[in-house]
Amino acid sequence: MMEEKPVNTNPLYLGFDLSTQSLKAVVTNEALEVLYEASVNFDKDLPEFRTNGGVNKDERNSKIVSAQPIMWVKALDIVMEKIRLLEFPIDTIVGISGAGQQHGSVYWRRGAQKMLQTLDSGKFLHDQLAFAFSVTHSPVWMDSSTTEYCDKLEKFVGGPEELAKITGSKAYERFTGSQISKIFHTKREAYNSTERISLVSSFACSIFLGDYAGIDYSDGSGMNLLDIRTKTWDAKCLEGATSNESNLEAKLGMPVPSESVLGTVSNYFVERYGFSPDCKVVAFTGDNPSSFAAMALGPTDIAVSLGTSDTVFLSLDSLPEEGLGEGHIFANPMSSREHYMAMVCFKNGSLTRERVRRDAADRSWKIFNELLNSTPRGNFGNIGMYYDLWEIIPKVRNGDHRFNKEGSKLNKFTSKEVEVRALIEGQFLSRRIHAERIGCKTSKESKILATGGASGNEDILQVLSDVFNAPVYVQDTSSSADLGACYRIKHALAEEGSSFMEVVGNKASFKKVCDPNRDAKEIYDNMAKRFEVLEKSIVQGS
Ligand code: ADP
Ligand code: XUL
Repeated sequence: MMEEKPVNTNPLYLGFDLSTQSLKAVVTNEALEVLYEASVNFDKDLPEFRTNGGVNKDERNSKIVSAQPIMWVKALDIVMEKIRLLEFPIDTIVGISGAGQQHGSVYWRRGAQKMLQTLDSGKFLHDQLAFAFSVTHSPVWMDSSTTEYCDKLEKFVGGPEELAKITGSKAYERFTGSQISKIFHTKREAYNSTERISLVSSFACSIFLGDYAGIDYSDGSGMNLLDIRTKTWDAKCLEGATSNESNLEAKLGMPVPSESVLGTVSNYFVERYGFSPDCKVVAFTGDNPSSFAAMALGPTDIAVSLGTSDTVFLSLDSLPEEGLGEGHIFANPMSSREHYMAMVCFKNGSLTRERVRRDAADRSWKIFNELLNSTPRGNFGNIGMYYDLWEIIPKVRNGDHRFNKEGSKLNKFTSKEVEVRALIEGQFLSRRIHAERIGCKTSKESKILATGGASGNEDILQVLSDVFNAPVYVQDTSSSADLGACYRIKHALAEEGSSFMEVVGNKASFKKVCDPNRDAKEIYDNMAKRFEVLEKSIVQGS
């Protein structure tokens, strides 16, 4: 007689976020309460890869930014060991999903599928997958070396507006289509020996699945290759990125709805860590879409993520026929067949704040905040713009720009206090102006939902609240992308046809941390107008 299996009375969900600087994992119960967390920081815990902020910058060309997929694999080995040491019954995990930094691409070498299918549970993943990649350095979202391929793609499909109409975005350097195009044109041998191309999200998912995982509709919208209406690869975009003989469609595999259960966990994880063989693997998605799912945005809410990148995203009522003027439309990860989200992304986020903290505040957030708080809102009319890397929006080169209240350019501000406030006000004015261009409007009902590493800093959030003239709320965790993965697991495992809201409900519990000051609207409405003019002058000079 077959031994009866114990009934699983305590189903748990395991969510990951393979982001720029770290790999984070979170375990929640069915009520979506966080029980355990584990993380691996690439710079600190994997120093042999010599990353700075989780990435490798090319010494000769600052536009080329990559990370080694084998580092991410090693991070998975470490985080799994950390999870094992948490000493909870791993076999009660019923679902795994995750998020990845968007746009980055992983190139699996011919034969890698077999490697994934036959992983030996007695060995580490990184020992077995050391030769699984045909491109050893994966281009990541911070890369901006593909302008010529962007131009080529836009031209091939009939212009930037046409590309935006099809894919939800004009061509952007970090988007995967142009990255693949660069590899196709400059590393043909590597391209030809590639069996499969994954996004960072579907790459991580493939390891848990023990087979190639499909690219989900939402993260797939960040490639300039997916038709966001039909959710199929657009033949013209594929050809424009490569050629009609490149076999790209087969290398990408079929895109899958973000809500899909793709299978059960690989035997490797069952044998090595004690997962139940019934544990389901749900499609992984992008970090911003995953945060979007964790935040359950209402129609008047504005999400602001302050991680390595800063992003602003909104839920989109309907699909604008021509795409957005700037920014991106992605399939909504909660109902990826029908709905959409809008987003705008800024490259110079936390790492630029860290640079100014180093130069002005002795690397201390405490001193940084004291400096910030010792200057008045509006900063005596001074305005600053700080770019360590080529910015995405606005498209400007690296460099700092400082202006006094007359709009004259300065080499230096008069004090560190003014410098720190100029940085934070300048960043948020830019977030506001460009968010308005993708349809962001604040009203009395508006709430800003903040997430990402810097959302733990209430003094920075106060400036955000003032600049947007709306209250700011945060979740218990500053990392919503991995939590969003757990929400998505619960939805994907629920009865077919049930909506995300029916299953997850408004689980996102936010607390208010700041209200805008009364004088903020007047100060920042004026400043936003000045900022827009100054920013334009910098774009023209870039
Ligand atoms: P990512 O997911 O993109 O790797 P995170 O969302 O984890 O990034 O954010 C990491 C960033 O959070 C760090 O670069 C750091 O500058 C920032 N951060 C952490 N704590 C604070 C703080 N108290 N104030 C401002 N920024 C902070
Ligand atoms: C979004 C983007 C970044 C990455 C890393 O378009 O490029 O936000 O997802 O977080």
